[in-house]
Amino acid sequence: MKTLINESLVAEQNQSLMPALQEDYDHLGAKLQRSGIDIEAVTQQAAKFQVAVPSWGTGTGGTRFARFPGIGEPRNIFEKLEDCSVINQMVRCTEKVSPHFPWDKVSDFTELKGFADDLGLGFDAVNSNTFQDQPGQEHSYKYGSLTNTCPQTREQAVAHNIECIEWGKTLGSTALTVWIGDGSNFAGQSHFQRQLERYLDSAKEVYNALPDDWSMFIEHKMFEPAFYSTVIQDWGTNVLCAMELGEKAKSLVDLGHHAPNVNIEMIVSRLIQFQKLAGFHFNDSKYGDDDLDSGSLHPFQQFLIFNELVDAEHRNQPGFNPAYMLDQSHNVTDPIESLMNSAEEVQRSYVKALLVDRDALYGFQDSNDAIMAANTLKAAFNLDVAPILAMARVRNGGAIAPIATYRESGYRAAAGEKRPSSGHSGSGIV
Ligand code: PSV
Ligand code: MN
Ligand code: MN
Repeated sequence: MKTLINESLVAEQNQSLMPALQEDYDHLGAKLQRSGIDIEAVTQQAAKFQVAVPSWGTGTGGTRFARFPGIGEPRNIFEKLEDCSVINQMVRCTEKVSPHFPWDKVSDFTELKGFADDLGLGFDAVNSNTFQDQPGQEHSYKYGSLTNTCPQTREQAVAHNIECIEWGKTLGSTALTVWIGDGSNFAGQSHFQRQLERYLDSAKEVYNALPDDWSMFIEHKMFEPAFYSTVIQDWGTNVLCAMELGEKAKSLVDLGHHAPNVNIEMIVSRLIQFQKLAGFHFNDSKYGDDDLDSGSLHPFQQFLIFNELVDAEHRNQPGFNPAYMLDQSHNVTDPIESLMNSAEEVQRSYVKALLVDRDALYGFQDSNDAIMAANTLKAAFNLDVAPILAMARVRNGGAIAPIATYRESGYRAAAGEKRPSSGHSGSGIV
């Protein structure tokens, strides 16, 4: 496997950090032992954890107001994969990339697959894009895509989703994520029921093109780009559509796509219960679909979501196999650093959730001991599991201190030399 950061640099950095890590790890191990937890078992589970990186996250994101290009931004999907491989080399929990078409322009998918293989990367869900017009496109999505009142426009959107499935097959992907921006900006602009009927008709055509072992991930979002109504606006409409389409259709939860203060972990529980949880787009937000780094603002919420996920794992919940992906892109950091941090934050929530004393929690729930139930969760959340995460990384060949090692490598400056400033390489207003 080809690595883009010198392995001896990683080894050198790890060597100097190892004595302190070992001391912290042993200390945490002894502490966990007092609660009957074997730290080694937890580290092994942490080492198996994976979250996919969005190809579009490696470029500097923008808002509708401005975009400030970064140094050495990837100019194409090959360079995006290079950056993803650096992320994975440092954190070793991001082996898969979720591509977005046609942002990722590809002429030869077999070549792309080979390129990814060489870097030790695979592909997660493929994303279609019918929320923007592309140059030369025959029918505009200005008034919607899969739900457009014009049948030819709907057909065009269906055909794009089907071509994404075809491309994904070559890449070894097994899921299509469909997010549409369709909606309306004025009361009365669209007939709610007819619009959703058109969605279902179109989505059925896409669904019917799925190979047997594929899933269709439906992604809801409350608003934006439509500001009065959105067709797939919440998990309710999402799951109704997934139920209508069939077993292969499931609901994807993007953390930034809900009304403020919505209890997302409870939505997750409901979707798990009815075997309709597709997976996640992890990110964080303060106001809306901010696409900020995962766990940067609401780590407790992220932990509570993982508490539901680990609980489902613990109970061997049938049909439980969620896909974990990041979905973030913004303006102010080096995207490689942000994505490494986010991957670690998501993994941190997972590990903390593993440390919840589940039997005690069930007992407190059954005896209505609210304070002890809450304290049981907090006890796990308040643990500093950084030594477990670092140890899991080292054992997988990653860096104890991903950002420090990455900075030391000079990768970004070298990319700046190789990749003179590009125009627009990723997401725009979404
Ligand atoms: C829409 O806001 C979304 O969350 C969808 O997942 C898109 O594919 C992605 O953002 C694009 O940035
Ligand atoms: Mn998303
Ligand atoms: Mn979003």
